[in-house]
Amino acid sequence: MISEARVSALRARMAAEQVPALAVTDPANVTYLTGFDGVFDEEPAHIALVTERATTLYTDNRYAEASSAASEGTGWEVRAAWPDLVSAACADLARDCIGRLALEDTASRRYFDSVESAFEGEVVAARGWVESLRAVKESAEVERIVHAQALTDAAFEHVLGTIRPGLTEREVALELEFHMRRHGSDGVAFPPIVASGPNSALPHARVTDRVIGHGELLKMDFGARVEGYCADMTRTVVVGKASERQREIYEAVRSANAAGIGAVRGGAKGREIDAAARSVLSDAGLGELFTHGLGHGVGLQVHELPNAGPRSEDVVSTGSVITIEPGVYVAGFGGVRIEDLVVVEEAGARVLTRSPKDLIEI
Ligand SMILES: [Mn+2]
Repeated sequence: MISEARVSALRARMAAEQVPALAVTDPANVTYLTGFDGVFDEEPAHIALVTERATTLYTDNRYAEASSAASEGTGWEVRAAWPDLVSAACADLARDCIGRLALEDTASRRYFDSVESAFEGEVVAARGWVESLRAVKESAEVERIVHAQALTDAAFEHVLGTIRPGLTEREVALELEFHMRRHGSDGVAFPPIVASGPNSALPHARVTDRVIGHGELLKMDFGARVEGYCADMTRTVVVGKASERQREIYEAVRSANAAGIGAVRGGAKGREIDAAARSVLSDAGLGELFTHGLGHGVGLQVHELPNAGPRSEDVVSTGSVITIEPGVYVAGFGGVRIEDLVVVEEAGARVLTRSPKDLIEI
């Protein structure tokens, strides 16, 4: 049922683009379009081929049994076509006299070349056709994200009771991950970021064996995953008593987070939401230190559409799930980021993140 609605929406796009066949190869897009739960992983080992009349999944032997079971009662036909999925799909297209094929532009150049040589017709690139459908969530998708965020909040509450000077970043990251997975997270949405002291000034710091010191900022960015769907949150705490400068930066970022959330409404542009938060930091003299976009969509992938960065013309629609994550990063000193996950509603944001935002001193 779910897959049928998604396929119909995609066919409307194909008709508008005058493309009679689309080869979907991105694994998250294949998952979304087929609606098969728990079958696919990150490996690009499938072609979900959509034509005006048929939906066929070409897959390899490793996924054939699970795909066939998942396809029961759906409109999808599963064909195990290892080792040459491309030839099998192109032969079927030739049989149906289809002379124009769109291939997702996220496929590699090498893959594109292999399709071009196997297909007797014109191959064109499709950009973001499935991704733009994924940007607006169905209620069942939102429920999974809500569940993933609840596991993420619970891990934060748990880890607060364990953090103390002398632990390493790695130990805190493991504690977060262990708690989420023990309580039902399928792996993690992404490797947790735990960055202490000067490391917290790196927006996407890698976890290290650095020992956390007294009086340092500690930034934690992490998320659980439930039935394929991600959560994403960041909190920054002070391990000890906050200095005046730490508190000043923290409160500015917190105000920017509130302004960003306040600017969310169905139909707003990504750059407008970004601007609302960015102007708070600019007014505080910290605008130059906010060196990334305010937010991004979250779903089957932790970074997806719509984008809420300073140049984003994306329309943030009712039903999208996005992050609001302003940050200020001072090289050598440290950084603060506060990230919430929100559902976009017509009149505003519904915040899914439950963890407190008052400055926590441990
Ligand atoms: Mn994020």
